[in-house]
Amino acid sequence: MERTFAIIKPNAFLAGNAGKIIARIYAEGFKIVGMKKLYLSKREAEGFYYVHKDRPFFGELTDFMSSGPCIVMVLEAEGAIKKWRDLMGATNPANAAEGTLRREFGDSLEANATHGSDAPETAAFEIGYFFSGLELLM
Ligand code: DGI
Repeated sequence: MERTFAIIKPNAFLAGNAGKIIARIYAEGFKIVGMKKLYLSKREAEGFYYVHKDRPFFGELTDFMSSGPCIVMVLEAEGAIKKWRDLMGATNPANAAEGTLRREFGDSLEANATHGSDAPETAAFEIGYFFSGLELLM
């Protein structure tokens, strides 16, 4: 079993779509081993997206991620990292396949509804950024 880290971003949370996304997560066979609602500060969003600090969109991205509440989760499944990225779809909702979460709930390249780790090392960093081991007991 593999674990990945996921976020329901502020645009999806504020639009009332968190429930639909969580229902889809269960329907696709993930176990949710950690989940909480957070309202990130700008500083916390910057720490999370530190790998993107030199990208031109870093300021906008961290403004958006601290613009409203989000739900952070640890998901478990066989091949969870790829499975969750496949369910999310392409980064830009305009390019995301029919049936993916970003196609259905994304509003723009930036406000693309969900986040997912892209590799095992990233998942380890991201899970540890938001959750303690004790919060992930099943
Ligand atoms: O792993 P992803 O979330 O699919 O994509 P990523 O790691 O390349 O980028 C992280 C997030 O940054 C992405 O979900 C949306 C945002 N982003 C990516 N490219 C751009 C962007 N935001 C803006 N404003 N402009 C971009 O070009």
